[in-house]
Amino acid sequence: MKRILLTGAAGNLGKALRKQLAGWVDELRLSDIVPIEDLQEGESFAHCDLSDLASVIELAKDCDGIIHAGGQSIEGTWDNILDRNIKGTYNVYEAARQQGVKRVFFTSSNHLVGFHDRETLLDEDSQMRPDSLYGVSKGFGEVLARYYYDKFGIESTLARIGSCFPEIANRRMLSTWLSERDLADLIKATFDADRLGCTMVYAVSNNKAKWCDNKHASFIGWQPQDSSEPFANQPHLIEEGKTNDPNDPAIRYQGGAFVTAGHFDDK
Ligand code: NAI
Ligand code: 15L
Repeated sequence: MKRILLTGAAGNLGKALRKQLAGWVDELRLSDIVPIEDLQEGESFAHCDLSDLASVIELAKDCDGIIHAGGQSIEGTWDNILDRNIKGTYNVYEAARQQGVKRVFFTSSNHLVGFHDRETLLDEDSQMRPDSLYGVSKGFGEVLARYYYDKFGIESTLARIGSCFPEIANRRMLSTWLSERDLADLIKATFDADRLGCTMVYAVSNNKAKWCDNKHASFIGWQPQDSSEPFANQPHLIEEGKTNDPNDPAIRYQGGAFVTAGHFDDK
């Protein structure tokens, strides 16, 4: 019996993953604070607020792995970030430890490194340069995952996801785009690998204009099959290219609009 827990199952990625991962494991245990009623074969649902440790420990019972995609997915107030991402991610790792779950797929984000210029090719040694409190919370999650690996042997993929959406909404996404299929393949590779360690992966498709290099993680065997290139000639992207100011921080930095959005706790 293979049972994988998916947090954030009612969200964008959760919905996409339910389709992409259908039939992949015996049971996909879906969880969110938002109810899910259209359960498919092989799925179960458990309501859980990730900020409540006791509930998350119960949620992780008898699971073989966790895909942690629940929480605050954009910049927000400190209180939101604290409850959903800092406490939420701690609770997931602590539940994994207490329930003997050995592997976690952590949805980190490009916004952990969003203040790197677009001319920079990121690799495993690139500094964390978060562009938001949201990005900072992903740094907390990655460091926490490393602690749980070194001390308790819980293995993780730290997936610095670019932009995982069905459509390419802007020119930045030509570099940051991740197809739903490539995301699902990375998750499968995570749980199939004989050894995983605690490995950061830049989770973007095989796009032409690259801002990151995953050589260090090639042992996982993940080879993204999709590319944003076939979408590059869409009129709205060509139009955007004519008006973009290269000195605009949202164009200069990899994090795009996140580098200027917020800080929402200002009074
Ligand atoms: P989303 O906002 O659509 O989904 C997040 C889900 O988490 C929602 O269904 C929400 O109800 C749930 N949630 C929020 N607070 C909760 C709590 N306290 N307890 C339980 N559930 C809670 O976000 P999306 O796009 O699906 O992203 C999923 C994960 O992937 C997030 O961690 C996000 O930071 C990360 N990510 C997503 C990217 C993307 O392109 N979609 C890019 C980079 C990272
Ligand atoms: C993220 O981390 C967000 O969760 C997602 O909503 C997008 O904003 C994405 O990054 C992006 O950078 O496009």
